[in-house]
Amino acid sequence: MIQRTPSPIFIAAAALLLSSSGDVGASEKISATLPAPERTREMVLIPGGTFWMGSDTGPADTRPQHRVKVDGFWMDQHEVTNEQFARFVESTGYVTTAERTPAPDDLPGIPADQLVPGSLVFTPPGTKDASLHQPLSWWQFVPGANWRHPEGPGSGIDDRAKHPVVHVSWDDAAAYCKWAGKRLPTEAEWEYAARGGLDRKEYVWGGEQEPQGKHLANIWQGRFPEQNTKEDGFIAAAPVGSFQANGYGLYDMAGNVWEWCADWYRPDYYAHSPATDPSGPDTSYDPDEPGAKKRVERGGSFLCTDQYCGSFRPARRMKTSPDTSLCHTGFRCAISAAVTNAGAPAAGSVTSAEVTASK
Ligand SMILES: [Ca+2]
Repeated sequence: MIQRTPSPIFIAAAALLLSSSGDVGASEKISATLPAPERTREMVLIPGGTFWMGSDTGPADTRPQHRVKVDGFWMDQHEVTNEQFARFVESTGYVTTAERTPAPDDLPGIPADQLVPGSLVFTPPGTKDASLHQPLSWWQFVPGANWRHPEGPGSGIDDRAKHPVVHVSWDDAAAYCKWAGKRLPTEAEWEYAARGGLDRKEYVWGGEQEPQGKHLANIWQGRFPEQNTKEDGFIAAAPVGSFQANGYGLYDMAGNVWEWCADWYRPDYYAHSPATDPSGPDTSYDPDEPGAKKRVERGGSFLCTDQYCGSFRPARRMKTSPDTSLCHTGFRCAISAAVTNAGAPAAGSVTSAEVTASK
């Protein structure tokens, strides 16, 4: 149902979706306790190389298509799962953004008694006439929604150990990566890895969306946002690895959940980005929301459909403020091959370290 008179909760959702924050505040120290030998477990070593990044036929922010060289790096085979994230939380006591009570400055204009922990949950608007130009009609701020309770109080993850963790902000993802002795992939690394060695293909598996009628990613079938026919087998997030891997052996580089990248977002970055190992602009700019600082997300999600969002293509880009969490957003980690070659975080060499997760 489209709300004509915004409720405080609706305003909170809008504020989170349109958040301009991202400034760091208090800092929280956590200990890196993932044993070093485990760091490259379930990771793939992606050989360095050169590829065509972006698309000359896609949205403006994917242009121009340009040559980029990346050094070799390790990439998680799959999105970080609930059981992996639970281990991080158990080891560190980390509290995610969605589990914290927002500060008044985070959500200006929201009454103090409405500043409650929660996150954004996809909620079909309940009408066939929903406008695709009103995303707030299907995004609802749900108090109590977080990675442990993806749909809010009463929901849980006991049967979702192998599902990607969701409702994690960029800050949460970065904190996990530090604990694990890893980092978020750069946007260039992410796209290079997603293409799996294919050259300028529309999809991570080739040039056809559904070769032989087969669904190769968890996206949306049906009339968005009201009718999900789940022809690919999944109405929401799927267990990681439910679809075939790409050419590098990476799963779910298209669809399932959005994945945070390290970079700040600017739509014009490709016009002047470095040709070797670009790591994003120094500043963020989103013409849709000037003043907001946003990080890049890639890969699309179970909510993506060509009717609204064709972002399951490897060239497509998305931007979100780093303190926002949603039910269709997760991440995976990377490690520079040069770092493991040098032996610094290689097997057995590091058992603990202290990292700072900025919040
Ligand atoms: Ca699906």
